[in-house]
Amino acid sequence: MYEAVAAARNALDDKWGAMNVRDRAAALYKVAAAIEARFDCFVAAEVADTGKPVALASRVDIPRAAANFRTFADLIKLAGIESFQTDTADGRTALNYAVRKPLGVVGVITPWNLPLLLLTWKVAPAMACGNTVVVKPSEETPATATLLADAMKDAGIPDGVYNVVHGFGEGSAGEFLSTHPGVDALTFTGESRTGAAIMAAAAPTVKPVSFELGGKNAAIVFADCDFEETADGLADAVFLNTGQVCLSAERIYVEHSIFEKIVDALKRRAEALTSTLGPLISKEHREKVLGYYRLAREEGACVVTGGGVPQFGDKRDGGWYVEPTILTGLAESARCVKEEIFGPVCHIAPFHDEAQAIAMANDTKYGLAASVWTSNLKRGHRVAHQMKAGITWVNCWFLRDLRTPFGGAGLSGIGREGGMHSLNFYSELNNICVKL
Ligand code: NAD
Ligand code: 6OH
Repeated sequence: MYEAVAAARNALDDKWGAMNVRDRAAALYKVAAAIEARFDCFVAAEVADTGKPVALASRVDIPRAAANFRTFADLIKLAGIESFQTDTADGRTALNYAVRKPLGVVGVITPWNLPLLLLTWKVAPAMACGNTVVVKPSEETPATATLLADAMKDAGIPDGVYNVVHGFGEGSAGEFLSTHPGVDALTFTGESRTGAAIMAAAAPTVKPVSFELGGKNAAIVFADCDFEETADGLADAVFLNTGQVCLSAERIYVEHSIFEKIVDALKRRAEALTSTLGPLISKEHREKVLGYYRLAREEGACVVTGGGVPQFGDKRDGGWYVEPTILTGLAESARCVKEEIFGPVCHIAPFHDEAQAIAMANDTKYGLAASVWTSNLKRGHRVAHQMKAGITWVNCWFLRDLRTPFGGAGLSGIGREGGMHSLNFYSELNNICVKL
């Protein structure tokens, strides 16, 4: 750890921090190209670590890693600076302008669900702003962060700009990075509880933090939705990556007149997915998800489909699979409706009017994402404006534009990343005031 932070500090003082924006952006485009040149290796490594389907890693995880570098290379080239001509009450005039400097050495701590996607979502803007980084990927998924170091070398990134430290969280690499006095800022994606521990660890050295944390996201479905598009969209929102996406919908509120129809459509999709969904990340995580499946029954849920472990009759029976699961009938106060499960499971409840749907959706300590499904766009906008969520999708889910603000309210995070929000977090803005 000490060597990694020292290497990052040297690279900052030496080459990277002083490099002009054109050259830095050019280097980041090369990193994107180097990821693509090793595309199959990255896919294989992500699949080996997570068990996710090759098709998913090829469509989502690895392309987004390259896109993250291109986006922030584009943005840093185009980013302007704030300037103001100032006229004071006593007749003086001045020009104020801000300059963008790196924060320094940035510690990056990331989870296992979308390992390279989430790591590069932070590394790319941090490097674009001239910082050097020490990354601590999840102990469950170390491979692609290491491969990225090879891609950095291929791209000619100077030694010490990108450093990888492997290890666990508490009492290990994650904690050492969070408390290290040579780390100037921390950016973290993971569970809300871990965010709280990192914030406490960072407090004595007053490090800026950016946190993307958990969610218990709601989808609101109105009777006038495009039915097939909505059912397909919801199936993605609940089951993509075996439900291990912070943005996944675990609570679905459906206008009562189409409640049965939606439950049935989602049940059919869940059952069709049983043989194609990947496993969960680990034995421990499967125990957690199966614990919630049991708890749901104890809390009085009706298990519409799933609720257990699938039997394939082949080698997959040794993996950490669970059945895609649909629950109904729980009270809104049930733990399965309140707590993030992070598996292929949702609870579906009926609502009678818009105000009730909004109130139920917002009754959560989290506030990451929401989705609204309706063909009445006026209502779509109106409801979206009232969601307690960093992002609300209307008639879609996980449709990303990397320039937009991304982050969560409440327990779901601190700050926003994406576009200029990332560039501003990863920069120290210095204002200069010149009397004219
Ligand atoms: P986690 O919080 O257990 O671990 C994330 C990372 O933090 C790992 O690298 C881990 O080693 C490290 N860590 C753990 N304890 C630490 C400590 N005390 N100090 C420093 N580092 C520590 O999360 P996870 O289980 O890997 O991922 C799943 C969680 O991440 C879910 O809650 C999910 O919602 C959340 N998540 C959020 C987003 C988002 O953008 N909001 C994205 C992906 C995942
Ligand atoms: C959480 O699992 C997914 C987070 C997604 C992003 O951070 C992103 O930029 O798309």
